[in-house]
Amino acid sequence: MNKHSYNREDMICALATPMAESALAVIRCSGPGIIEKCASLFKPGKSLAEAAGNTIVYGKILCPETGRVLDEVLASVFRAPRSYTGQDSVEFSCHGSLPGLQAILALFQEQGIRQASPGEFTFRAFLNGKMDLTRAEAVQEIVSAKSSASQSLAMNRLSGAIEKEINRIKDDLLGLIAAVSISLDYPEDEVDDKVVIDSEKLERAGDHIRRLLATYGTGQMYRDGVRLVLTGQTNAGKSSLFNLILREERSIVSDVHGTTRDYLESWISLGGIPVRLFDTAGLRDADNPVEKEGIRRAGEIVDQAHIILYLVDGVRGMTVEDEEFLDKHKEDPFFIPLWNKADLSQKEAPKGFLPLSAVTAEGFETLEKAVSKRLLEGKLPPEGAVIDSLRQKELLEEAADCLVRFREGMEQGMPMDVLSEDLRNALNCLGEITGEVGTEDILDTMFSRFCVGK
Ligand SMILES: Nc1nc2c(ncn2[C@@H]2O[C@H](COP(=O)(O)OP(=O)(O)OP(=O)(O)O)[C@@H](O)[C@H]2O)c(=O)[nH]1
Ligand SMILES: [Mg+2]
Repeated sequence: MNKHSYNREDMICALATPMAESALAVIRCSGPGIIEKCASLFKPGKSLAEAAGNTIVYGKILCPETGRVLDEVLASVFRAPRSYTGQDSVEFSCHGSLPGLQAILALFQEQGIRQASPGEFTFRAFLNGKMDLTRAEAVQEIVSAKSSASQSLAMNRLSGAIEKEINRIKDDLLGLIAAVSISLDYPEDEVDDKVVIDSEKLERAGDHIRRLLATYGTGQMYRDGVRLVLTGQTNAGKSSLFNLILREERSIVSDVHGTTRDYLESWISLGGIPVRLFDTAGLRDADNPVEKEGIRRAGEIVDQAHIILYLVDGVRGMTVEDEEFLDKHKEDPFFIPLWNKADLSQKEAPKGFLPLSAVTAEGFETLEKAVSKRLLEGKLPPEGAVIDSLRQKELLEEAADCLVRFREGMEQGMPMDVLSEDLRNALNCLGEITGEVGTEDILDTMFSRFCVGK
């Protein structure tokens, strides 16, 4: 977000739906005085100006100078503080006509309603205390969720799952800080020389932080998707399987060895988990520099894979290269070797291989089940809060380190005034997660990732 948008007292507007031809489109406006301003561009203006909060007014948007009607709309009126941003707001449901929307937005800007920056509505909601930072982050995650399960995890965060968990940890830390402060406030001879630290609280705070941290891997998986990569020698049938999984002819299939050069990528959902599926160049000793580069890239994709499906051409049988690849990856729990072309092959699938035909789809259901099972093994979203933001993870790690330092210092008999710093730093980290403690830089980078209109 641009620095200028830290001004939260001016009037802003944005198209909250895609700039595309559609049945309806929503233009969102917010800021002090926005209802009166919109009423001056609306007929019947008085009805809009006097509308109660949470009501809808039917009317027309018109240019006050020329009287030209730009659209027939429904205006939803929200009065501060009972609105998304906490400010007076109006949301216009317009016809989804591109020229119409452009004309309305141009009129609003002429009339002093500034085009909002990405995330600015949510930014104002945060500044006005409508939500903490973890909920604000969840807003964008909901918008960009790739599967139903990712969306419901983000909904969980939006309803404050992380904030609640963090507040519980903060309570424990505050209790500990209070105990330490008492010892600092009184001269040594008035209190016992040993500060009594509630070790149960300290333990519990550390446990909760570690538990939240442990959800990061799962959270990431639901946010970024699982990288499922098809690899194998040329002509093994990777592109055929890619198309079968997508149920569309996306990748070129041919009996020429080395057909696929650039890798292809597509999103699918398996058991609610978003999956990024990759088709890659077949592995072989290639002379052609373009093919060579394709194979190098395939190697990179394989290195970043969460699940590898390795296809062997069952008609051709195992090659030395296949053996080498299998040897390298066989211990990997997310490695699934496939014996493809089972419809033609006379040879039995070797032990550990799933027989498959990418042409007749024989064995495909078993493969889908095997992949889903591996995806879900130990990766089911835990009840409650799941973090998926690197920012949150790093702050939690820092808080966990502070608590470890505090405990070690205590064991070494370090003075309490030094030790209490660790507790305060841990508390600060948690405060940064929810946004009570923060810098403009964090806000700047965080909200700039949002869509305009959010
Ligand atoms: N009968 C039969 N033919 C298959 C099967 N899978 C693939 N083929 C054929 O094998 C040939 C190669 O298939 P592709 O899917 O292009 O193989 P690939 O692994 O993507 O090959 P490269 O892109 O060259 O690495 C094509 O003629 C496919 O029709 C299968 O399960 N059964
Ligand atoms: Mg191919």
